[in-house]
Amino acid sequence: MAISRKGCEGCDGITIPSTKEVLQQDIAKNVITAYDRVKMRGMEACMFGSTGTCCRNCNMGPCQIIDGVDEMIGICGATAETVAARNYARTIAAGTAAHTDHAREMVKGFIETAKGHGPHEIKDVAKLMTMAEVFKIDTEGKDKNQIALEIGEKALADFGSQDDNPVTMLSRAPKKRQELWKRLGVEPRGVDREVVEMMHRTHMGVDQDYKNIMLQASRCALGDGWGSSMLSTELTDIMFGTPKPIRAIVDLACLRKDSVNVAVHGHEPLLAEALCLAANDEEIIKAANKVGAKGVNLVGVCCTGNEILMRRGIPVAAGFIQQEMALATGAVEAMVVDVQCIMQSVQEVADNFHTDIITTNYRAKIDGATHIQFEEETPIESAKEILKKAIGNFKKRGDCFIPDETKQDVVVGFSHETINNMLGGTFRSSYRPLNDNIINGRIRGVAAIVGCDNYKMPDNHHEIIARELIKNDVLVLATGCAATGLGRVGLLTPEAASEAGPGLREVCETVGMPPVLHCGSCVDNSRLLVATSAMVAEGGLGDDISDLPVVGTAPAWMSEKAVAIGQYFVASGTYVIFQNLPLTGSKKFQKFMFDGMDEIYGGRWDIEEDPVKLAHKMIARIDERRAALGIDKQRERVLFDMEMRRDLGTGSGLKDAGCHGPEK
Ligand code: NFS
Ligand code: SF4
Repeated sequence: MAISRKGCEGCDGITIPSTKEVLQQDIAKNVITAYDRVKMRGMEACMFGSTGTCCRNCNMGPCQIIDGVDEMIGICGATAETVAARNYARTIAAGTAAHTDHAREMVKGFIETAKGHGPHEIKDVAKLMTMAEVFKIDTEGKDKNQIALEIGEKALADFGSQDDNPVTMLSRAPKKRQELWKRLGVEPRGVDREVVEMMHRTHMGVDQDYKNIMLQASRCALGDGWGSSMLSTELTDIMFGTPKPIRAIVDLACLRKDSVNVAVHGHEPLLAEALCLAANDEEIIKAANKVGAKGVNLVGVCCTGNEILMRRGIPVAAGFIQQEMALATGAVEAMVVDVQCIMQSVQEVADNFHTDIITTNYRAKIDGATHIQFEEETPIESAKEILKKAIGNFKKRGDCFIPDETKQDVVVGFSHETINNMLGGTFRSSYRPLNDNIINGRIRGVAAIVGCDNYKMPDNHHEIIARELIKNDVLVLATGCAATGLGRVGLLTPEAASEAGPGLREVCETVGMPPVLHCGSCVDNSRLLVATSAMVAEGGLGDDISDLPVVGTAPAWMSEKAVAIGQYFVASGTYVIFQNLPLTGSKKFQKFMFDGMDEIYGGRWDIEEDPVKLAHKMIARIDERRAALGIDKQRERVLFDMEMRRDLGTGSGLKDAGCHGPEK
């Protein structure tokens, strides 16, 4: 492939200033990015694939199905709704598998830590005790490592459980929701089993009733949310610390001219944490000094970035769509990757520079990259080996360009516990103030903006949606690459509250919090499940998640994980809207995923391409829920009576709860 960029040829449609700036540089003129590949392909995506009606589950096909045309069903007789449901379900199974394999590694790391092996320790004892309760472990007379070991072993057994008991964490959901799942027969058992059963049932000639297929898909997705993802989040918090508000920076400007830049990209925090520890090791600092660098500057990419951003204030250089741009600066000595969301093209971009792509997980190798296996038994030694390789590259660095004007401050680290403390105060931490502010109407509702960014869509849609929501008094919770994107445009700062509607603004300013709260990586969407359950338990907003004025979107989704996440939110009772979904090729299936799901779960899927309209559909659902709860009138009153102020828990929130972190 030969492409030579002149200025910012090919940049139209890109709104991210740092991306544009990098691509305009001479050093990037031979770099081909996904933006270029979208153009070079010169063809639209296949209609059958995009709408869910291409089946290649057996070798009589592939069969492209046209809904309503008798001659265009599958050779086996499969209809559009069966094929669309099977494809959708397989996407969910793949997403669940990704989260589950990640979670398993975290649990294994947790067990090693409990045994006293390796550099990590049990940091969050309060959360350890909460988990002990969830896993019904008697803590009497046991030390923290013993308790952790018992939790870890039970958690590990959960994945492969062969009995019909539901995954342990499901007990954290509201009672009413648990009863509904039981009645429907969708309580997830061992998650490995749910993925296997999903693959089996979508094999040629097995489950051919789209509604029945989606029951198993819901069970599988619930196993992801309330099983794998939640396990990963909670045990990671216990080991590495539950995030607290912390100041940091995002965007490419966090790369440093004077240091060895190491980008850590992927998803599993075990590797990233080890790299953080090793980067501060004297031996490594000395080695960096020896080649003329100040030290090792670790920066994050994708969800690994979010994990260390939340817990350590390590900057995030790039979300998914900027991974190639981080390399195109020419300033990165090594990109260290583990699993998920790593584009194969990073190797090709790196070939233009002195940069090494270092794969670290046997599951995920890239042709042309250097593989250094990350040994979990000796994490620091592995991390040092990786960093030494990067340090060895520093002197080979040629021209580079770091767009230093684009640095963006953020405040991140809003775990479920932080939100609790922040609004309720550390001494009376509870969701009462959040519920009260929803009931009195200052906060109209809560919207999660999660998931990926995607070259197919303009890159400012997260921003448009978020601004529209906060303007209308909707508190936004963000995770994943969406959160990084919202950080890049300045919405993760307390100052952004000035853009919020009067009610939300008053709450944010009183507490000193941003109107968009960064809640972590994609597995951390499980924090939102815990938060919604806590809101239900707090009272005043109904008795199930489906009663809450809470909605979610992953507008620019790319990964299969996003669909699994969407489905566990829908099956947990939430309205979920994406900009597109592969289900429009079957009218019946689409109707079922929209209205049918709503009837069963009180949560549904929806689609809207236009970002402003999408935000308004979310607001409409919030208002519907408010009306059903009978709290719509309060909101009208609070908006007309701005003098009406009440104690919002002042003096207990973010301002003095420790908004700490490295000075910029
Ligand atoms: Ni989530 Fe995170 Fe980003 Fe999408 Fe990929 S990094 S796990 S899948 S692209 S948000
Ligand atoms: Fe075609 Fe049926 Fe085979 Fe799918 S399973 S490829 S629809 S014959």
